[in-house]
Amino acid sequence: MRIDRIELLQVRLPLVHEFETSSHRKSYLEHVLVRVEDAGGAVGWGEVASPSGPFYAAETVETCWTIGSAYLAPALLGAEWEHPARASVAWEKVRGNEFAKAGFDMACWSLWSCAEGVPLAGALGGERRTVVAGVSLGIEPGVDALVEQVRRQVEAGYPRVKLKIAPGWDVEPVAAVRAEFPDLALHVDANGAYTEDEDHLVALRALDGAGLTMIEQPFAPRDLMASARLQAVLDTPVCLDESIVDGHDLETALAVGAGRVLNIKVSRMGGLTAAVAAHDLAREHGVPVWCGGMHEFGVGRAANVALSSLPGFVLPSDVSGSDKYYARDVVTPPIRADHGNVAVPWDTPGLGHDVDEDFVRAHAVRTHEGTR
Ligand code: OSB
Ligand code: MG
Repeated sequence: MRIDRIELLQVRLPLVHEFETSSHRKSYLEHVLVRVEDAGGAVGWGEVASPSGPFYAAETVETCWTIGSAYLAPALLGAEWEHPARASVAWEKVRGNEFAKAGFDMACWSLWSCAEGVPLAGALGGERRTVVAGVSLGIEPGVDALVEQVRRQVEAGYPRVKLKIAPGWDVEPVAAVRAEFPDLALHVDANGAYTEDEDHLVALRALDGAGLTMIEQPFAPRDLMASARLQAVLDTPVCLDESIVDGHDLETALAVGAGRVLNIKVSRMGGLTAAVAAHDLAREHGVPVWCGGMHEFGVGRAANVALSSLPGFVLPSDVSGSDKYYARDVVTPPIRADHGNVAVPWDTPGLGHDVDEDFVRAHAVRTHEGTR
């Protein structure tokens, strides 16, 4: 295949509920959609789901825009490839910038699976007809508000809830939720906020008794040794997210025992090709995986659903319905969860959802076009 035209569209969607991060309040998110077209006019879509600021990873919407328009699009335009797993060869000399790369990689998978008339899930090696979704809840103003949020999600039928924690907001909120929901599959995500200071370790060790499915990313992304030291004294599995950007990170993490569960994010790993490879390696080592989210719009969310249909994704993925975040999605039909189950669209080629181009263009705050 060969791509002759690439369009980047930075699309702004309002959020249903404002959320607060450590630095600011967000009432909308902007992701860059990648539209690729081959010589015959066949179209594929990908999504760059980078946060606006460099706080989860080093990338931002701005860096993704620059790298995408100045390096990735020119590299992909005119490159010949037989299979989407080989498309990334076009940009292999570009280091890092995984979120930006993921959007281009996804667009190639979407284009190719459409052209072949196969569902994306099948193209990736998926098997499951439905995917189990969990929800991720942010840090709330207080314990009562958090318990209320959990109750809403449990009532909507989600079988697993993940709570964001930070030093000072951990043992107490987790105990309160556990007391109200003794049987709920519950886990926590620290986004690397802890260190090996004694008071932090005391809190992490106290969480070991809360019946959590996992403690996600306790330490800084590159501190695999701290993670290994913690895993050695906990019964609760440590899950790695930010730490694992490529297959080499995963090999190292497995070798030093830095965790027992892997969160695979298509964005963090630079695309579906890399995500499938991480799944395969984890599976060889008997490590259960699940698919994490980055508040994706429908394009990235559809890719996450397809990926989660692979056999090693044995834990609920962060693929809740789009309606948890956005009033209207960029795809039709929108991605919906029914009691925590999301149907994998096996009967439709490609992503299995149509991109609503009029809606996307109406919400684009900037566009870029590249041609051969
Ligand atoms: O660590 O999983 C995370 C969102 C932004 C940055 C980091 C994370 C998240 C999520 C999103 O938890 C979950 C979702 O998309 O449903
Ligand atoms: Mg995480």
